[in-house]
Amino acid sequence: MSGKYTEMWRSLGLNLEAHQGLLAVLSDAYKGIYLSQKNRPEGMKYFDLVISEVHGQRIVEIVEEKIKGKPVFGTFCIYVPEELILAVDGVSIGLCAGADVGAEEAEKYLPRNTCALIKAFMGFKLAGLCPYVESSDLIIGETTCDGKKKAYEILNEITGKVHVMEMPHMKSEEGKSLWMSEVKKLAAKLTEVSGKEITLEKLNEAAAVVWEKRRALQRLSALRAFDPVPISGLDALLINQVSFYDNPVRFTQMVNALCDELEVRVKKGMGVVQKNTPRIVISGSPMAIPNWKLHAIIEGSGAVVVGEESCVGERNFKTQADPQFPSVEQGLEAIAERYLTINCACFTPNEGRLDDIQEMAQRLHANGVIHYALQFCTPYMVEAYKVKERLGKEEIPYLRIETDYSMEDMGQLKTRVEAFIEVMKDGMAR
Ligand code: BJ8
Repeated sequence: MSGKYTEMWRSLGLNLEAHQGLLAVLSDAYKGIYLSQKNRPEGMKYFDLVISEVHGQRIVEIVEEKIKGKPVFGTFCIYVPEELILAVDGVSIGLCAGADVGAEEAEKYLPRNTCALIKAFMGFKLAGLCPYVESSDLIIGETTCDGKKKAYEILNEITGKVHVMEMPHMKSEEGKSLWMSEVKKLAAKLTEVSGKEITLEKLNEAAAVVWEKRRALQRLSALRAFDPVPISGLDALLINQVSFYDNPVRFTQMVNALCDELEVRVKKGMGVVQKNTPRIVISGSPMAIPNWKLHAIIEGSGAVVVGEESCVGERNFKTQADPQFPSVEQGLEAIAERYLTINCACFTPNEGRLDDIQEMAQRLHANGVIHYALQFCTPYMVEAYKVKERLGKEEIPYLRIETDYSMEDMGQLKTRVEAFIEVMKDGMAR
């Protein structure tokens, strides 16, 4: 990224030297993993551009929005309703980080055995590397897992701008009413920060934008069911990652344009890989940008990823709320209800997630499922047992992986993934 943004980064308080180093590493990784792929759809050029400008032009746009009086809201979880942020003319940005950055700084506050995602969001902030955190007027946390919940206390001490939503951990009547009141509290907080009331017109408008965005992502997911698959798992993952940063209306247009192209590919029988390439669904902890590690290993080993049962994937767009509400009150209720349809391992019991994984494996014609948990992510590590049990009953091949953001275990993971692909191939030959 060129020096034309240096002044902007300086004014946001970034550590310029370390930031430059980070961008260089990212750009090399992107070239090696993404730009080296063969037979990519033309429509991916837009997403390549977004990534090349993720700390540049997109931040310029956000700064311009702020000048026009639009506040920026940073989030860490897909339970935070984007509709409400858009209804107060806010900019919604996902702040989760997927790189092993600032760990030394983060470990001054957090135990070493903290999940990489938490360490990374603290590390990015402490090392002065994230223009999104610095641009945020309010950071919205949530009491999902214990690690995040406690880290937000520290993040609030450092930034003084964290609002935490209390999450129920059961989808009981009491859980639902707690959640409803938390959604209303968030709406009030957003109004306080933005100075804008949530009107019915604004809420319906915002809900329609989010609805269209989810519909475009659903369309992309449906296209991955074809054999040969018209888009790589790496590219689909990237699009899902970009969905947390980009302008939602432009993003939707670009995903729909890409889907038009993929539909033509499907009609012509064109794929990114040959027909009958082993197909894998990944399920588990979210893969925040630039965590492309597991997809790169799988697709570099002769298989293709056809779906992600993940927050950076299907969990984020699987369900919808009808976007035309009769009143603000009913709108808030419908939105709260829709968000509680998300099946995160922080909930108990969480049978819905097992159904989701099974349904995805069947719909996307997967030959196997890889369960992916970040090390020390207790909810997903423990729930892996249930996933194994369910997939075993359905005779769907399953592999369990626990890893972090480092590259040290790449060789070992590759060996395990290759062996798993051989098992899937045996099953396909039968
Ligand atoms: S809805 S998965 S985004 S909570 S990886 S920090 S769970 S220890 S991110 Fe999540 Fe919302 Fe659930 Fe999705 Fe904790 Fe696990 Fe770390 Fe995690």
